[in-house]
Amino acid sequence: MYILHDNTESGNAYKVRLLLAQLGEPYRTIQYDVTNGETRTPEFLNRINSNGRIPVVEFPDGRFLAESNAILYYFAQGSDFFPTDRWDQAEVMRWMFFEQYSHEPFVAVAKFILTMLPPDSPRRADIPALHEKGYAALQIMEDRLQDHDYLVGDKYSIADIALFAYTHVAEMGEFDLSPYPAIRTWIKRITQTPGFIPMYPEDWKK
Ligand SMILES: N[C@@H](CCC(=O)N[C@@H](CS)C(=O)NCC(=O)O)C(=O)O
Repeated sequence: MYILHDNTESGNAYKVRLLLAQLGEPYRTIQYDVTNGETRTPEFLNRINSNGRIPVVEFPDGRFLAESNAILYYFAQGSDFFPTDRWDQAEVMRWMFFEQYSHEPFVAVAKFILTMLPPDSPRRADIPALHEKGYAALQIMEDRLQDHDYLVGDKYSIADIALFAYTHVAEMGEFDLSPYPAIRTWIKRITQTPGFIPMYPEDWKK
């Protein structure tokens, strides 16, 4: 069975949990506290991920795959969650690279600072700049979703999973999603896809 090196607060790890659930792929998890260096131990760095971060999938043959979007790509190939058309495949990659460079570093980091660090953390000073850049990314998504149901083609794909993870909890980073009606409709649409699982099962209201 696959082992997901995981943290329940991590949107990057949730991407993997969501795809594996929707694929019906069984796995078990090992949890890490990402606020106290549990992914930075010599054992973790030497054996699991030299970059000191989760998510990482451990394969039954003993190999390890890190980076959430690489993991999504690995599992989605040949499934309904990855297009067959070459152009659409490249578009999926385009949105996943966008997520990692223009969205996650701002939307996810604001959530991390506001929900996982102490209220007197000096990193709170970063919030206005994170909001400015995060809102720019949200506007790019809003523009696409105003006249499309999904990010690529007309089908739900790992591009949607990659961007759903932190967008749907952006309010935890004090982003206001009310000016983004197309994003809010897209979030609702994704929660209705077959096999959907919430990031926070305990808060989930259908
Ligand atoms: N680009 C990586 C980012 C992974 C990442 O930032 N993981 C965080 C949790 S969301 C982590 O493990 N932080 C612990 C640390 O940096 O020590 C991905 O998409 O998987």
